[in-house]
Amino acid sequence: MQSLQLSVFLMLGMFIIIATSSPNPQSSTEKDNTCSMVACGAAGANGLPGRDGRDGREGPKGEKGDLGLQGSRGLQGPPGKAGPAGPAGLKGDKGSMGTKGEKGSSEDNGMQLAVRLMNEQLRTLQDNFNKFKKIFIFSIGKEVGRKIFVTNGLEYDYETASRMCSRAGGLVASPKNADENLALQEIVSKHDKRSFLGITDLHTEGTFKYSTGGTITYSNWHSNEPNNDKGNEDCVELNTDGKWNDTSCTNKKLLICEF
Ligand code: MAN
Ligand code: CA
Repeated sequence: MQSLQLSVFLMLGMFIIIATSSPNPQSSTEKDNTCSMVACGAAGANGLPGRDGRDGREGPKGEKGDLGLQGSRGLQGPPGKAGPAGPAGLKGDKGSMGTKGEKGSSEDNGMQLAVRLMNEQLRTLQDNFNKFKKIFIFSIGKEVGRKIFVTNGLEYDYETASRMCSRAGGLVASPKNADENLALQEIVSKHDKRSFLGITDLHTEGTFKYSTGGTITYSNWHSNEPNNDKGNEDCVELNTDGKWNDTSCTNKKLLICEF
């Protein structure tokens, strides 16, 4: 009997220790019940564990955390705007020859044929012209440089001679150098007739000028000429020896024009 009381006493003591030291926040009603059980009756068996307590209120905001680790590299962005033009580079080497082009159209072939025909006609025309020129110069003219002297073999006074040459698109022959003078000499020698030159001092006595104006730059006067014999010699004749003499413009001389 004493051991039973001792056991009960020990159990009661342990229950009290457990009940007062338990972290389980039981309600005051349950404590009261337990106390009343202790106070009012024999100790029962241990009850089941109580339910979980409710979540408490949200706590205050924590302190700002430390800087995190560097993130991984991002994706490549879109291309930027084009930059300003750079300075001109050095000229490159000549490229290699291209491949042969395609065969031309029938239109091209027609054009090539027309050009070839025209070239052939032009060559024929030039050949005929050169032949005609040789015959022309052999019979009535002389070619010196870019100038051609031509006679019709007839004689006229100076005024008529000047008009005839002008109408034909030329001028009365005026030698500007020894070569031209020699060519004219050959014509007058051939026809054995003195010719007029396109040179006079009609404007100013003693000053011989070309019919186109301008004082002469070349002359081949005979000795003691020009002498203005009888005060009536304003034109110039070319003798068969190639020498010049001033003579009357109303005389009739071989017509030689230059073109
Ligand atoms: C001589 C010279 C010339 C003159 C002629 C005129 O030959 O006096 O100067 O022009 O006569 O006929
Ligand atoms: Ca004279």
